[in-house]
Amino acid sequence: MTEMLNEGLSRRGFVKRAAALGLAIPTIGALLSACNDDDEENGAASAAADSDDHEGDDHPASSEDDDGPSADAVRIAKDPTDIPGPINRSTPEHVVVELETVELDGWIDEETSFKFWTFNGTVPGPMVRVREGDTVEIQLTNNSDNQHPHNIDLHSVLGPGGGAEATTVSPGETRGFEFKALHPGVYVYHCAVPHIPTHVGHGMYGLIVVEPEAGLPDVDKEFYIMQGEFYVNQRPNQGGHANWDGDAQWREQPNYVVFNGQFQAITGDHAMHAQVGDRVRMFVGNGGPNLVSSFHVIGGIIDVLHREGQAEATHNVETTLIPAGGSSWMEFDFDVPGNYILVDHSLGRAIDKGAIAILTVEGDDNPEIFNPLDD
Ligand SMILES: [Cu+2]
Repeated sequence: MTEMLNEGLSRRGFVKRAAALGLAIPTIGALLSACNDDDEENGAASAAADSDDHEGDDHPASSEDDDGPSADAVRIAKDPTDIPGPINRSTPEHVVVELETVELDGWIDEETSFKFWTFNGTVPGPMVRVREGDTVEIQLTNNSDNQHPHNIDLHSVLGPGGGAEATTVSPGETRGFEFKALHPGVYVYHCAVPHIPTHVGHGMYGLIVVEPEAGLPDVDKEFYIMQGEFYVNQRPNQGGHANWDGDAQWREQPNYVVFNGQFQAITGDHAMHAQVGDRVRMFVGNGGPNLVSSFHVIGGIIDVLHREGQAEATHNVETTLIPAGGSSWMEFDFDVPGNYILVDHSLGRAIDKGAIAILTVEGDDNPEIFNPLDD
């Protein structure tokens, strides 16, 4: 390993020249190039020296107030109900998936903007849904207004880099590749351009669901949620424009740990809804880039759990670990009305840093199952 690291350090000049020439850098080179302190996107050494001075996070010129949030900020939090429906076919197909990388100012909490890097303008990016046996064609476009190269590594791919090298695109470019979805399950996709934790840490991840040939059992509601942490230079709800803090990323001490890209994004007017008696499926991923989630639904028990996104199921689980760069796929019955709170049960992250979402279940009380005893 030491030899590999030394080799990586000696390759710094090559990596820099390759990047200047717009060449795709092999994934292992990408990993090792984390020590390239000439790279403004390096999240480690250079950031420790100057954590706020990152070109990609400059406060936009269009902002009218240097102390306020960006005037261009939009909601980037993915609607957890905005997902494709179940696959209803019995034969494999050639499926074309078009994705666009978009760098944009968005709300990291209701008062604070941040320059996110995204797939299709939301965090997480779109949930892709295919069937086992499908041939999947990925076409990745890097928006011409962007400042950075991007690519996509899908964990559902069997092949080098998960497609990252085949899709590395400069702003204005489109590249693609095909893969065969051989293994059913739920898989993370993410950007893998160096410095990878910086790209992922700006919001570049999503899930791809590969349904088994037999399909999934019918449910009443499906939701799509991804945890991720944001290494920015201020704590939640302080307002203004937050900037990337590479030193915090190096120490793995984020100020925000959230679901769907924003502090408490899926609460209030944006809470999820179901009816008493509904069977609910959640596709839950963890973009990281670094933290492992202890995912729990307060007041619920996971009836069917596909641990780590695998096709096989286990049952009756309270809290499940979701690795960084991993996922889970779970089903619940909600028979009692009320608000059910989704958390990372590393509770400081939930209570202080934003990893809270709410599912509101409406309907008649069910005292046989839950019965508060008044004085
Ligand atoms: Cu990227």
